[in-house]
Amino acid sequence: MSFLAVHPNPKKPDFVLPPNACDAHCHVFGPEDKFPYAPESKYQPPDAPKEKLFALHRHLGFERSVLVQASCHGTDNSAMIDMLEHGQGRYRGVAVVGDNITVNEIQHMHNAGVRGIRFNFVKRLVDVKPHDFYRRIANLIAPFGWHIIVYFESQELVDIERLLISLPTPIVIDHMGRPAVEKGLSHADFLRISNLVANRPDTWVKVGCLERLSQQQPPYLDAVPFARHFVENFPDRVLWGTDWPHPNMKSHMPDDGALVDAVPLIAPTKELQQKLLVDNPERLYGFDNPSQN
Ligand code: 0GY
Repeated sequence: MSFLAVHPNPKKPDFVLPPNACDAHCHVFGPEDKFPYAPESKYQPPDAPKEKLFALHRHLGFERSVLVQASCHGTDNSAMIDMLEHGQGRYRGVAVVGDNITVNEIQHMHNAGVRGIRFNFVKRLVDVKPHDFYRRIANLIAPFGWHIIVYFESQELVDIERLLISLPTPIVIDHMGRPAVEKGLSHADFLRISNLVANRPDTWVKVGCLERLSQQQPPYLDAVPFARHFVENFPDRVLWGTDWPHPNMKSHMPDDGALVDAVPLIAPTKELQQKLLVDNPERLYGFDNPSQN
């Protein structure tokens, strides 16, 4: 199936982002001739290079951002690190690493602005590994003060819950654990996610990506209550991101300006918006000083 192109002309948001707002989930892809896609990748996206992402952030009003390594680049983090090196301390990264990663390589990534690794459990994107692999990597990165981003679909949590509870670092759940919105807030799979956040200290949630979860048109009102649940109950442990360039979106390509305009639906007060967009990412990623732990 062919890939949808990114929105060619996102609107200027009507919602004015606060100073130091952070897009805490987006990706840089390629360019392929310089940073080839991983042979094992389950999809081959069009290039989404750093220049386009820098321009988008200027247009939307984001002064900070977190680049999350996506599966199409496998464990080769060079496109992401290249962007960090051009980001003047305003960008942080989350890497994907393999079995053979060394402490020296982790230190090198840390110096470039990487502050976490991502464990992807979504079977359509990756081949999931034995749990020992994740424990080993977690123990290797923990001394650097990094956290672990986990990506799974809600029905998969039951299989990895014990692993996640046992990890020695903060964890961040991508896309709210991808609840099935048509099943509602009281479905067992969503309650399991919510209980994990409530019961495991230092568990954070990304509350963006309504466009992936929704079965409706923008502003994706059927997904809003899920995001509000986390923003209202755990206001100090939520993050928000555009998810640009929106890999594997099938139904439509969202307008990133309209996504920003929908933030007040999930964080209705100035205080909640400040935590979601500024204070929380600043605490997790330490933007003030690029070389701090
Ligand atoms: C996202 C979502 C997706 C892709 C990846 O690593 C990835 O390839 O995360 C997806 O297809 O749901 O966060 O970009």
